[in-house]
Amino acid sequence: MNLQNLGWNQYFEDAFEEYKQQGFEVGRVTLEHKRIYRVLSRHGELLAEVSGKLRFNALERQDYPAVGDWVVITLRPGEPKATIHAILPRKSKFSRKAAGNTMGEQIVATNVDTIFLVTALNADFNLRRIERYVLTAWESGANPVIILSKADLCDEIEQRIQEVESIAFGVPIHAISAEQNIGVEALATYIYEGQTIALLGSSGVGKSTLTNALLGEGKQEVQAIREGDDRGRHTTTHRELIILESGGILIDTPGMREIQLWDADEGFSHSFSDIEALAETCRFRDCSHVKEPGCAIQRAISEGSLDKNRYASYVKLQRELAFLERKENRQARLAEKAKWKQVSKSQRKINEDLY
Ligand SMILES: Nc1nc2c(ncn2[C@@H]2O[C@H](COP(=O)(O)OP(=O)(O)OP(=O)(O)O)[C@@H](O)[C@H]2O)c(=O)[nH]1
Ligand SMILES: [Mg+2]
Ligand SMILES: [Zn+2]
Repeated sequence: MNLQNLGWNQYFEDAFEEYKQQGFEVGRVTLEHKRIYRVLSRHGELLAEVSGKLRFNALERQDYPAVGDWVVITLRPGEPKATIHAILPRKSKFSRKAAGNTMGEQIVATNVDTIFLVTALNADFNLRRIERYVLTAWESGANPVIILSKADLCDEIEQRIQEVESIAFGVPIHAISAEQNIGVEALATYIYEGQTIALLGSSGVGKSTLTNALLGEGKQEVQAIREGDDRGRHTTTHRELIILESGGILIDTPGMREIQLWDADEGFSHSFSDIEALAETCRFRDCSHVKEPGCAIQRAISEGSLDKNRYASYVKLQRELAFLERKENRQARLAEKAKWKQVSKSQRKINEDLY
């Protein structure tokens, strides 16, 4: 197993240096199930668990390995098993708020170079959702590419592409049909040795079908969507990193039920930069864009140069972000507190045992 084929590069080499000198090995997480990890290394495939020390120091989800991570390991003698001691710094991280109302972060994939945001050209097509996906993708540190799948089902492909262009300026857009193998070869520009590509999108849009088309075999299970509303059946149940023989690394993921922004700032301004530029031309610096005189936002909306719904989703996102930020700070404080409680408890235990 060649590490370069798995996406290894100078960035990770530098981060690994200190561990290397101490005799550690390195591998990449390809699958996770209940805190058991499948890791690919130069010794082949290994099953791994985190060390007690890593677990003890872990404060939250992101302190544990995720699919795509490069991890520092030691091999257990005589069996294809390993212990994970550390996670090398992530080049990118695509995460979202876990479904439901908890604040748990869910890491979808790490160390991804390109994100294929897959939307089907059927009833699933939704511009607002694409816009949100693009924001989250920018923020993750990876480059988004919009894939409009099931092009064979659509008569207005050109029009759809134009609509997407209007909300995702500068993001490459590809209409494809994985089933009829149309447009798939054009994706080769993103997929080559050492590049990691994650496929994201709602259930049933054809992520696994595309994975199989790129892989040249029916590895990933595929299932028909529901008739009537075109909803998928959540066929893929876990994220998995797959090495392509032709070079390139794919991460197929389960369809997302909902996508919520995690922590936007940078990605946020990327796609709404026109609105922010406009807001800077309001007469008052602290304009709330409601009914102040000389408000550029209100003028643009009434003139029709700014779509009212788009501005509404900008406001909604801003609110969501402010809310998340407040909640996140609180969560971090609580986690820190719990940690110290645990530390002093075990310290007390040690003292008791000693005396
Ligand atoms: N017409 C048409 N159908 C397609 C195409 N690609 C996928 N499908 C069909 O769409 C259905 C769902 O495809 P999957 O690949 O399982 O979708 P998925 O995105 O992996 O779904 P989850 O694993 O549930 O997230 C299957 O019946 C596929 O055959 C396409 O290009 N054209
Ligand atoms: Mg799937
Ligand atoms: Zn204003």
